[in-house]
Amino acid sequence: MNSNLERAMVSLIAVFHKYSGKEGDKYKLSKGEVKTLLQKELGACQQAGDDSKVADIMKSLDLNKDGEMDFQEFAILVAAVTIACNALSEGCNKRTEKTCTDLEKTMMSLIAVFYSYSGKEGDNTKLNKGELKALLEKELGDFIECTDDPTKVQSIMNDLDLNKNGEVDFEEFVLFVAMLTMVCHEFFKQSAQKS
Ligand SMILES: [Ca+2]
Ligand SMILES: [Ca+2]
Ligand SMILES: [Ca+2]
Repeated sequence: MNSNLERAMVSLIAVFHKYSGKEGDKYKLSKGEVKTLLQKELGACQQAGDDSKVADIMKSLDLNKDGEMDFQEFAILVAAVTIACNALSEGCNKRTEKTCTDLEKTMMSLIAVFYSYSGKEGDNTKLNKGELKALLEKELGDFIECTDDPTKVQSIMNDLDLNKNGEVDFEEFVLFVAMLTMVCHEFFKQSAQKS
């Protein structure tokens, strides 16, 4: 866990557990826990104090309709908020690092990781195949092996390139990170349950 991207994924899991363990199922966020998380972590971005707003967020994100938010659902929320923040990035960047919450810092670091690779060649808001390969090697070396194999990079590209324009844009990247973080979280849960 040494790259910026890996640290961001670990910190996403830590933020979730900081709130999910307060009441009831410790691997799920109840409505009250969701509210606290939104207030403490995203207070500046959203009007999270508003109960009806929290209820709306719960309703749209509680995909399996069990009245709680599990890590998968949380990862999708973070992906959506990060994509929105990236779209209006001036708003987020105005605040200094110091005043940012852990979750905001994580989202900013996801945005920074993406642009540090996407800006190398061609369109600076998209990863071409070479840029994607560099990102996979440097940021996710512990997860994805044999990036020397060009067919492997191509098949990852095919999976990520949802709109089939031959490049990976920020939305596609964030969904990928959300998926990877879900997989990491499952490992974490299983090893926590064993011990
Ligand atoms: Ca749920
Ligand atoms: Ca590029
Ligand atoms: Ca694409």
